[in-house]
Amino acid sequence: MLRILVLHGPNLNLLGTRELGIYGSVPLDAIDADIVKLADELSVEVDVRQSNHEGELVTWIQEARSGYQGVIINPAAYTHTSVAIRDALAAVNLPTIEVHLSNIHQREDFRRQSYVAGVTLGQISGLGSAGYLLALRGLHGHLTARRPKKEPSSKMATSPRRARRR
Ligand code: CA2
Repeated sequence: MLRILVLHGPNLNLLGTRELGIYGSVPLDAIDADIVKLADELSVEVDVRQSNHEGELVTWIQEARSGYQGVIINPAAYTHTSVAIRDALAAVNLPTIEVHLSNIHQREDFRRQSYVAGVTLGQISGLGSAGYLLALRGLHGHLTARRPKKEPSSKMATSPRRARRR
């Protein structure tokens, strides 16, 4: 069975209590329940965690190397600051989808930069809590897609290409 680690970064435990206009009114435990429900439907095992601590998130990402096939992460404010989280994601090299509840590209300039975007499969931003469910479907599709096997290096087998003359 596929196992996916879902991580929520700092302050996301406050969802549904403040900043309702930006982040919506759905509390984190309700988002998590929806993630688990969809995971059941897809026959995927999810492990959903939240931390306010950068180092803890880094440790969890590192640990995902054994036993998990993919990661979904909303690094929250660490999106815009954390080289450590980026490096951990790059080190484990698991397919990862970055999720943001709000559209980080339509807010303050400092939110437009994501340190993790360069090492992820993709980013979902601005679709509210549905973003996590889309990420789960997308990652599941990615992990279960049949891909053609790589052919052995064909460079030697083909005849050299000549530049065409006009
Ligand atoms: O839109 C997102 O999901 C963010 O990752 C949320 C982060 C923010 O720093 C990112 O730029 C975008 C903030 C999460 C804080 O969540 C709160 C929820 C309720 C009340 C206060 C903060």
